[in-house]
Amino acid sequence: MANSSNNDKMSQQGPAFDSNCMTLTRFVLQEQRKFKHATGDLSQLLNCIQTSIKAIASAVRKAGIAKLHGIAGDVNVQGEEQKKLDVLSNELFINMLKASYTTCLMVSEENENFIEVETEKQGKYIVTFDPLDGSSNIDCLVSIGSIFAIFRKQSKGAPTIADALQPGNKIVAAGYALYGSATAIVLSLGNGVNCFTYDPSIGEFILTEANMRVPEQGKIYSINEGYSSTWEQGVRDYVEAKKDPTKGTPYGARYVGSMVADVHRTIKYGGIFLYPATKSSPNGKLRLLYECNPMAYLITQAGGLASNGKINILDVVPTKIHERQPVFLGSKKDVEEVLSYLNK
Ligand code: P6P
Repeated sequence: MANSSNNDKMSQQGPAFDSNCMTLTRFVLQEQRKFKHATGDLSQLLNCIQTSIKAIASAVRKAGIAKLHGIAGDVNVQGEEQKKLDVLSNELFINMLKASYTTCLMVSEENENFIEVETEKQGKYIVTFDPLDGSSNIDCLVSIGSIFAIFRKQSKGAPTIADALQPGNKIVAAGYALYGSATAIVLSLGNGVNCFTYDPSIGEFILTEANMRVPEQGKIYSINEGYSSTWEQGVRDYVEAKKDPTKGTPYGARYVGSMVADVHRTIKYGGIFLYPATKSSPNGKLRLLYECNPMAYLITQAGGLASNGKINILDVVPTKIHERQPVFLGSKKDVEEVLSYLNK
């Protein structure tokens, strides 16, 4: 049994806690200081996004008890049944972004048309987001996430749809929240990728991994093999090669079905995530503005590659706000290899 002096010492010290921890809020303000012309708008915008994510995390964690699971009785523009958490997450993003007074236009996976912010609340940023990605996994408690990308308004005067249709190479900042075994935000402001893990004891996201780097080559391929009969030949040949011991050590197969979970694993462990064209989705399933582009930006910032099978996906100029694109992203060598099969 600890002697009395130890007990006295412990009671005086209180819980172990880093009194100088790097919170997401502190990190964003610190990054702002590196740009002498920064107005603080981006910091304010990111803090409002952070608030949305904290509220969504709370709702996701208690959905089963709060009866938030199940169908909200509506159908979104993708023809998918909207679950209550989808609706709540979308409202949180829209309301917190408007309340930041830094945005003028938004594109959400849940809204058919772009959302224009009231004139009196307008700022210089455009945000594209998927408020709750992977919603088909909500009821079985598999990891889901939120994805966002931030652009600067290019047009003069009132915002136009052209401001929403910028290529991914114009992204100012992008990130995702992962509601998994922990809640984390992975973010890039154009100077590398950093991971912040939520500490519910203080209600803050704490820097847990600085300067994340995608391994140059991995040992995992991630694709929904249920569609293999409808893939183009190059994809079929590539996936078969990853399983063929005569062509090298076979890769492991991992597929969650939530893009945020599959991409986060790819950044951490390396390998490749593929969502190619299929018969039912001739341009792939994933949406360019708020799934492919933010994830491609993060992968690229972490030293990986992202392609639509023909060009760097960040160079694709969108024509529609819900445009879909095939996507191949992950470790540099793995993406280069799949492209060699696609362009044979
Ligand atoms: P499939 C989730 O519905 C999602 O939009 C992405 O998060 C995920 O990567 C993909 O669709 C999964 O699609 O066709 O494999 O179920």
